Amino acid sequence: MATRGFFGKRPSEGESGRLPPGQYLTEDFPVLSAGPTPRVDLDKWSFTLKDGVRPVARWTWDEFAKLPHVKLTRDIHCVTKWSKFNTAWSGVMIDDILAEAGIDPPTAFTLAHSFDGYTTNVPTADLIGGKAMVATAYEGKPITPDHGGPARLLVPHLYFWKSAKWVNGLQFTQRDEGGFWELRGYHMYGDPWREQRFTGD
Ligand SMILES: Nc1nc2c(c(=O)[nH]1)N[C@H]1C(S)=C(S)[C@@H](COP(=O)(O)O)O[C@H]1N2
Ligand SMILES: [Mo]
Repeated sequence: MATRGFFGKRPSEGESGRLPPGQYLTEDFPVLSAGPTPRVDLDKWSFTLKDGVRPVARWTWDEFAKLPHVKLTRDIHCVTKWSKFNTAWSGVMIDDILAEAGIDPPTAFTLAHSFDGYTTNVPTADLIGGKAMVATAYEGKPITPDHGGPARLLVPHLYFWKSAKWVNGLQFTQRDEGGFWELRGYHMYGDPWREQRFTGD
């Protein structure tokens, strides 16, 4: 009953060093959501930066579309053990979002928020320095609703649950506050190369 969809494709010679421990390679793009896909109308969409409870910058969809967009092609790794190589995104780097807001990150910890109520925590250092973006396109097309469109966070060097779909803001927090999955037994950091799947890994 070994189907390729379940056990994945064997990575080629040159690719094998790119598969973190315990992961298998897949060529399709599974959908994993904790709840139903929220309907997010573009005219109701906004993205807000908060320092604690204080909003410090906000963009509508039209305003966000005018920010500098770049392409980012990265491998992604889901904690349910699939990895997918060379996923091609475009969007706005968190560095550029902060520059447009005219702020330096005020705290060392960030909580990403989404339209479905989902949250996930990421150290601020892991969002800046060219490491993460708010993606608005996948393989040259708007991100489909099930994969997080209109916009999702992309933090490809951490397990994919950190890449919040339907993202609507980043909140800088004083302490490392666990998000949706982190409060339900998943690792606070989630480095696939160190197999940080669950609390205590
Ligand atoms: N808002 C939101 N973001 C989310 C989730 C979610 O349920 N809600 N699921 C996370 C999990 S566990 C994973 S593995 C990835 C899955 O993204 P995909 O459905 O595009 O593969 O999204 C993450 N981002
Ligand atoms: Mo996941």
